[in-house]
Amino acid sequence: MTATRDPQGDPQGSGPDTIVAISTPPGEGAIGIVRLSGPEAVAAVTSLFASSSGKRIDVSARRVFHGEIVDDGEVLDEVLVHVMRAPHSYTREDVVEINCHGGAGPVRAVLEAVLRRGVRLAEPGEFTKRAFLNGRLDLPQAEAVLDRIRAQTRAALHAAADAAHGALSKAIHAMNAALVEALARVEAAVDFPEEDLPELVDEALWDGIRDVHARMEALLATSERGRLLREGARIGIAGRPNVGKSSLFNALLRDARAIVTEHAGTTRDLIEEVITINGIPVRLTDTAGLRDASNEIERLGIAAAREALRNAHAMLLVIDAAEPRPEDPALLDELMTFEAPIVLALNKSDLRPDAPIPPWADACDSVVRVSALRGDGLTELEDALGRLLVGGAAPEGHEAMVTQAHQRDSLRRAAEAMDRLLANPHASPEFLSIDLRDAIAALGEITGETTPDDVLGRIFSSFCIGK
Ligand SMILES: Nc1nc2c(ncn2[C@@H]2O[C@H](COP(=O)(O)OP(=O)(O)O)[C@@H](O)[C@H]2O)c(=O)[nH]1
Ligand SMILES: [Mg+2]
Repeated sequence: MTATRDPQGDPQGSGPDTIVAISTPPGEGAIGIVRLSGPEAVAAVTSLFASSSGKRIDVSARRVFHGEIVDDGEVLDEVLVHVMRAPHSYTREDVVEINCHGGAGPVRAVLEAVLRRGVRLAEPGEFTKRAFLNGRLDLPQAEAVLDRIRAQTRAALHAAADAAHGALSKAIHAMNAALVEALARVEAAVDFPEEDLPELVDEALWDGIRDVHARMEALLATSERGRLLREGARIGIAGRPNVGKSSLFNALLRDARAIVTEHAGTTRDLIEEVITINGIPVRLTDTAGLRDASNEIERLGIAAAREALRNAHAMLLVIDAAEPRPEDPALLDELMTFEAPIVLALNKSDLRPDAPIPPWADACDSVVRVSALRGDGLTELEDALGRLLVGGAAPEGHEAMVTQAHQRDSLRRAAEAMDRLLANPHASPEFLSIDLRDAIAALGEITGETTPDDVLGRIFSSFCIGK
């Protein structure tokens, strides 16, 4: 089912060349890995390897070889060498991994020795690109590799694992198969005289098309959550001084991160921490209380607060429920000039549990009574924020999810082609076939079958070198 394209050949066009990269992050660690892939991988390492047992690397043996990398008589490092023969490797080419001591010195010395054997430095993501080009992974699975590496929460990791197991690919292939079948019938109808059409382009065919369209819309609806899982969301806390913003920030963090005092104007700089809401990594920002400050430092803090709120995905407006003030609705008016939805937190509800919800709160997207001091209402607050970010709870099963912008764009184009199709049920088969073909091509861009080269280039270049 996966597309197999020819891997990039070398400039002479005689097949793929051999690449090498450091696959572990820079800095000190227990081990550092130099990885090679391509037809010359084994030969290049063999020429540098002095085995501790006196045996050469036996490529037929499935084992790890212990020895030293020796270049021109100079011992560079003590290593373990691991050979994975094509096609039983990540790239489906011969892959050799050299486990060095994990420091810049040994790893770089080994890399340079390999480069002197005529092996080329890999481009970012080139190992994974080869895995894709050789049909080992389709595009959503290749992209899931990067999503796994970057996952900041369990939910993001699970979504990437589902994609790696082919959840999205399967959903797309199923839609694609249904559309290809519809296309075959529509195109057969092209060759028939007008009066025979109803037999081929019948109600069952339209039912099938409507069903695929509904599945596309359902999948598109996952894209906002998918994007936030990958990229994270930003939530800014706003309010007058002393209403308990920093206390609420600390309560949501379950940590005394921001300084809390009874003095107004305590928080001046932005304070940011990452929390998880509904599986989404959220950068929560505590800000200086918004007021007309006379102090220069506080004024700068307030300007920074406004900037953070302008860039937020959601805002948390905190008021003191025990001591509501006429400035509160004015503050809401200001926040409403920013884009993001607003949750109103009536804080200090321990002091006045029956405090009325102010009438202007109707303009907020959600209202929650909390006590930062006692930790009351935090779950309700998180739920309200989570709902505003993605609308509804996290999906339970291993459903297909759209996480990448280009996937969403292609899916949207496919759905638009289906919209056109469904809007003209009496169009001639020639026209139906054009829309079906557009939808099929757009779906193929998601799985990698018809993805334009510049999009592929962008996808793989966002990987790190060595992956
Ligand atoms: N009773 C009560 N006091 C609170 C609550 N939240 C904050 N405070 C107090 O309100 C004062 C100001 O809190 P702080 O978090 O610094 O407010 P900020 O200026 O908005 O960041 C401190 O004395 C807090 O202990 C609450 O839920 N209940
Ligand atoms: Mg504060």
